[in-house]
Amino acid sequence: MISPKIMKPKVLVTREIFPETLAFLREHLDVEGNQSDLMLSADELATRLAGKIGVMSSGSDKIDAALLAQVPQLKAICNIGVGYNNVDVNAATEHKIMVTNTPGVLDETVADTAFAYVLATAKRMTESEQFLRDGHWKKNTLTLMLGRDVHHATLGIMGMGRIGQAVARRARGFDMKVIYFNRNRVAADVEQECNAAYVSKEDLMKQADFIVLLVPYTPENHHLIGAADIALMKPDAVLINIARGGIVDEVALIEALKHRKIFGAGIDVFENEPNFRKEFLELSNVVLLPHLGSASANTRRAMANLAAKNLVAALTTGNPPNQVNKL
Ligand code: 8YV
Repeated sequence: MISPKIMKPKVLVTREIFPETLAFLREHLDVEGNQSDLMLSADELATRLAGKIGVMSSGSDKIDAALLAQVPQLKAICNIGVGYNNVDVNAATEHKIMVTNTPGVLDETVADTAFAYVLATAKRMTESEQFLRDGHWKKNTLTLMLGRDVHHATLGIMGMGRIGQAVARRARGFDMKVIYFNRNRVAADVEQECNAAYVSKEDLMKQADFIVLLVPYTPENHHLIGAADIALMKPDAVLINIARGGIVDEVALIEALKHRKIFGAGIDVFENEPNFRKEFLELSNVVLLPHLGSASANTRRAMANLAAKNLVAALTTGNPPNQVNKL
């Protein structure tokens, strides 16, 4: 007897993913993929989501209340990324949709990248390389492209979650003093392990030589760092944003960099990606990368695979490992 064909749940994967991740999903689900990696507009997302009960999304898909109102059958949104500010979680919860993220698998990689920014800004690496590439290197001089020291400097970490702690651990190798600010003070044993002292936001802005932003992007954190905060920074301090563009008032930051009020900045994330303020390109005292904090081959694979695991679990058991909302 031929057994009746069991219908697999229909899902959409909004962007290109690794072939092995797609193969895993297809074992369990009826998948519409997007391996040509077209950026989907809100209308295209709504069209492709018709009839789907799950979606594997990326940080660049805006999944807001207007979109969710058009897809009442949707049961799970599984985002690739630890941040999920691209998803209106309250609206999803109202529609009884599970939302998941990918915590844990990217902490060490993002911490590596944060430290790359610390070193690259301190040593003026992109500026100096540009100088060389442009053919300006004619002689070695005592004062050529002087940077600032990282060793024994004060590192200020804003947002002391898993990634912030991983950054603090790296600072030990450079004999740095570590201070941090967080919504809630972390446990004493964590402070001790990270050799980090809790300070107010204001003190962090005033005292740190390198400020690394690692807070989640929430409405409260919109422009958490504005002109008044930047004005507190030491003239030889560096601001590194590896969290989300909207956390910093970019206009204020560009002004400060232009007028050399601070030593420099490392910017991994922008307010309106992939569009960014072209004024950044005119500044020599910034290191700019296109949102690459978690971009190692192993980590991006782990993130995609974890999102896939969440999607399969959400639609088969109703109990995904990394659900961020309570239904
Ligand atoms: C992702 C990120 O690459 O995890 C996050 O929150 O910002 C990045 O690591 C990005 O979200 C792509 O989806």
